[in-house]
Amino acid sequence: MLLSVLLSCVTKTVEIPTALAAESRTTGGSAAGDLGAPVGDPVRAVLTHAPQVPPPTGRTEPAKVIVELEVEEKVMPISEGVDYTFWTFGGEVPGEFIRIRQGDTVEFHLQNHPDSKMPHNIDLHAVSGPGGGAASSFTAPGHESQFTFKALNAGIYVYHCATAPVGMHVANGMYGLILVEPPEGLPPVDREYYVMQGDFYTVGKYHEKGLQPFDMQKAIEENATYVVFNGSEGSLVGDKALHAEVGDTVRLFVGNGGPNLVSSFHVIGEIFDKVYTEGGSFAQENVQTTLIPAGGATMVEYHVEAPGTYILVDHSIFRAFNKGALGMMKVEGDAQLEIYSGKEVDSVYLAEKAASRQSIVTASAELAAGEVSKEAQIAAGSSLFAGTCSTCHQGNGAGIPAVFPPLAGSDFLNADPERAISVVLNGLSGPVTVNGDDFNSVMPPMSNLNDDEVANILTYVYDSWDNAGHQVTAQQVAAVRSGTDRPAGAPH
Ligand code: HEC
Ligand SMILES: [Cu+2]
Repeated sequence: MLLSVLLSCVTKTVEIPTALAAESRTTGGSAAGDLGAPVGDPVRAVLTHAPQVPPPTGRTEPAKVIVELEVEEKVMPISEGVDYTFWTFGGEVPGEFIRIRQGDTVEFHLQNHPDSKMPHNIDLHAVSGPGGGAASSFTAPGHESQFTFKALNAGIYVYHCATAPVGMHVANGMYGLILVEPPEGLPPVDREYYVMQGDFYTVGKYHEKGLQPFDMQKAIEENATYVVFNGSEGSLVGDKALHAEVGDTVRLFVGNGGPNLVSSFHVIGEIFDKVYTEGGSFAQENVQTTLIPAGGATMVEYHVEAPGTYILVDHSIFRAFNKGALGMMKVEGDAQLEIYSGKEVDSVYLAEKAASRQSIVTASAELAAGEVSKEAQIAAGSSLFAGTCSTCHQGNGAGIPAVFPPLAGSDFLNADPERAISVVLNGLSGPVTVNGDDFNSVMPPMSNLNDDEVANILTYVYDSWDNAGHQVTAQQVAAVRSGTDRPAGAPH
């Protein structure tokens, strides 16, 4: 009753602006997209690797544009110490960014490197024609194909390989973006960047070291091991973060290659002033999180007000913190205290991801080379502890009375390293007495950590706060792991 009263009140007072209501906007679509025959000499498209975007075409008339894209199959890191055999358009994931203008005639050359093991092709979502070019571009290793299309619709489009098994080619990184500028070009901004999400499926679990093969079964089950921006975990973190200055307007071209997952794309601490939803021609305004379908793309624009680090995530949030879908934009400039009072977001959200990864990198490199020093373990363990354990046990290991037991000077911890390993791997619940104080709570299993990470954390803990100084090895952790019965369905 009250609601209907309110509603009728609203309908009486709110007037829909007539201009908006009457306006039926359209670009004319592909039927109006042909702007005539190419004018002038053919031009060669400038291609860029992510996160760079080619400059605006700056053209006012249709041109003939030559695009050359080479497929290369190559091993590259997908995460620290984890390698993967990527299949790429242009040597990196995502594929090279192509920028053209509506009405352009594109002469497309697809080359497949002689060292490739597979044939490949390309389906550009910007093409009006069966298969988006796929049928005309099937290319065996060491060969080149050529086809021509006219770009009739403006927008930001995904391209991808469409050779059977299609899912596998896409899952190995075969996707990128092509921007078809509207005839008048896009509104100028201060910075443009290229970010593309993808999901990956490896036989080993998240962070399991070494060369990881593709896992077809996990891919079919849509059970991603990694979800990353720009082809690897950490591709937009630390030194590789995107950059802007206070007062800039930033445009991100954000694609989602999939193959399976849709992205809930969000920038922590920003509101998108504009989102060209699904890459279409009209912008939605004031958006927090935008959905990008697999095989889809969007353009987001925002003005940066306050300096600091802004975190790009897939807001399906386990993907951000436990599968890799996390990037950063660092904004430099003077504090704008009336807009934001200060204090970095890093410590709240990021913990070890914000800390220098260098110590973790060094420890895993030493381990891979045969032997890891106690110092390297302690340094890596300190970073990992900050991200994993300090939330509960506190940065100084003191815990919180009656809630989280101390690790600093803990008699329970110091008595038995094997038991400590088991606590980290399997969690702990029920009554436990530490230094004479009783606790009866639950510590969840830290099943996101692999053997050397657990070893490094515990070595750090044992070395800190007057603890017993034990060095814990990855082999010891592996032994406890394999010697413990795990609940059905729990990760190994
Ligand atoms: C979500 C909070 C939480 C996190 C994160 C956490 N713990 Fe715990 N931890 C607890 C709780 C609660 C207990 C006590 C459980 C009980 O009462 O049975 C505990 C107990 C322990 C104990 C045994 C008691 C002691 O103080 O010696 C050790 C050792 C330990 N944790 C180590 C770690 C390490 C190492 C990490 C990081 C890899 C970690 N914990 C992460 C909550 C946590
Ligand atoms: Cu392919």
